[in-house]
Amino acid sequence: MPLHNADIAAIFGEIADLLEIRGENPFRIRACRNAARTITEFGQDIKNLFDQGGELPKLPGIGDDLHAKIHEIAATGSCRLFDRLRKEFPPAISDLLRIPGLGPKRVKVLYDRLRVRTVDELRQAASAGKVRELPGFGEKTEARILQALAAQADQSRRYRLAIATQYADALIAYLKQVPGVEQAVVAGSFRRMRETVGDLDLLVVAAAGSSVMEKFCTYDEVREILAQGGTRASVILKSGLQVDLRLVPAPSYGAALHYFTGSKAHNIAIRRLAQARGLKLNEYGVFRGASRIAGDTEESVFKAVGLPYISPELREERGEIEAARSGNLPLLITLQDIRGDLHAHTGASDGHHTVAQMAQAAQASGLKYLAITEHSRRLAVARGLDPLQLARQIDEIDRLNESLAGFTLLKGIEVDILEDGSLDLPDAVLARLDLVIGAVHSAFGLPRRKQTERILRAMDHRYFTLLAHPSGRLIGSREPYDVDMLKIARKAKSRGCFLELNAQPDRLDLHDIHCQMARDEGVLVSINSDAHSALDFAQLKYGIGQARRGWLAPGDVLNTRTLAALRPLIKRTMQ
Ligand code: DGT
Ligand code: CA
Ligand code: CA
Repeated sequence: MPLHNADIAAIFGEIADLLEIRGENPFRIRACRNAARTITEFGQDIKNLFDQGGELPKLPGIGDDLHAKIHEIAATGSCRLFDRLRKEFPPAISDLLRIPGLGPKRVKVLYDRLRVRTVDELRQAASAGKVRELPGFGEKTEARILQALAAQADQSRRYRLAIATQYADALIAYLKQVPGVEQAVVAGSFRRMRETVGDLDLLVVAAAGSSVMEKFCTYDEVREILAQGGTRASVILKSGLQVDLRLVPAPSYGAALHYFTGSKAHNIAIRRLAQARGLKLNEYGVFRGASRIAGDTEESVFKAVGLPYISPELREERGEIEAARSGNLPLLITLQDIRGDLHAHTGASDGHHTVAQMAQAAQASGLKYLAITEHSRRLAVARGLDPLQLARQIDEIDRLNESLAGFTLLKGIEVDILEDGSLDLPDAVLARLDLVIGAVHSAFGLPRRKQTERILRAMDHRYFTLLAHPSGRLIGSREPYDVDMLKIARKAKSRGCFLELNAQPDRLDLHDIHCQMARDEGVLVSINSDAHSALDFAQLKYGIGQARRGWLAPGDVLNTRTLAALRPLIKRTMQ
């Protein structure tokens, strides 16, 4: 049974939840959660690695015990601890844990006091007003639970792009091995690099007589076959992810790729252009009367409707067709354009590696400079630095820089923006840094005007360089805080500071439409990994995807600059 990192991580996540319901040692629980995170984001398929006789490198926060469990899970699909816990609790308890706002602590109370074991039982208890009486719940929480249950009912699950990638890569590799297969690609929202995808849309070209359809349906991760025909099939994988596959003839490949890449709104607009030229456009090609005039490549489809090639990330019917027609498409940024990274943590706050290890990993990823930006003291959960600790790190970095060749460490901080807009560390120590990233980590619920003012005030600070993850959202788990992003972008412009596009797969914050806004306002965006371990530089590619969806060109991005060009941009003068 193939297991991807996300599946192994999910087991660790569930173990942590069940241990928490059981009231176990918090350190043990945290260790499992950290392991889940590390595994999810580990850049290589772990099961694959084991199957090929490889060994896991030493992963941050994963000791011998967890290491053994990873082996056990990769080999058997489970581990003894997990089996034991699952026997202790009814299976539906994990569904309860997935309801937003219901952590293990609350599930434990529901379970202990009301014997609630399933989502249905929860709905009944909440509807009957029994939930509000539990300790730590109250009327508001009960209402939120009912709301979440209603929302869950009409919103089917979406997968973060980085997670979907694990399933997509393995499936494409599998299909490419099937005899006769000439092309196997993922189209749909996945190819447009949307931050989440509803399903995977595969496109395959194969020689006549290839067994690819049958091989697809018998892929050993398939849980259920929804539809199976000669040229199309739909399946559900064991992870719950739906995959649609189309087998298309080579002369239709480009037209089909264009059609199934979408978006639907973009497709409709392109079809209208074709119709205006007296052409018919569908997934089989571009036709004049009965004869096909284009469709083997996407370029040929665009050309037939009088347009240059439009990159998939732009195909959202947000002005890309007008831009293409008038020769104003942006030359989109690529990963190779990124020269440095301005946001990373080490073990000094909540990261997992040393400054030297982070520098080495960044350099190995092709970067020329890296800013170390720990949390500040206010963020106690992340072991934020006080002025003395920061001063010590500044000295450490100065020393390290003397021994580095072709690579430079910058001194920074991710300082908390306090509720009144002041920064969490005194000017005296901020003055010694190359850059200051300001971040909101508290009081997410402030009303729009106050939240915006708070950030604007922080930007007025003489040492402020860059606003971290400007909306604060966590994809699928936390809504953005309410701010006026246009005001923030304009303030950044007038103060000569910058907005971050945080590349962590669950953040991707700046959002694509705000990237476009920043560009229009002339504010440079910094695409940062926010690395917490040496493995995290691999996540920059998701930030690039979001930046491309936001129309950014290399010139719109701060950290495409050489260090020499960057220095004067981040140097704040006295004001
Ligand atoms: P998703 O799966 O919700 O993340 O988003 P998509 O964009 O992958 O949507 P999906 O999987 O429903 O369909 C894949 C593509 O197929 C879609 O982007 C455009 C194309 N498509 C689907 N339905 C229609 C349609 O009714 N008309 C047109 N013109 N294109 C369609
Ligand atoms: Ca899709
Ligand atoms: Ca689909």
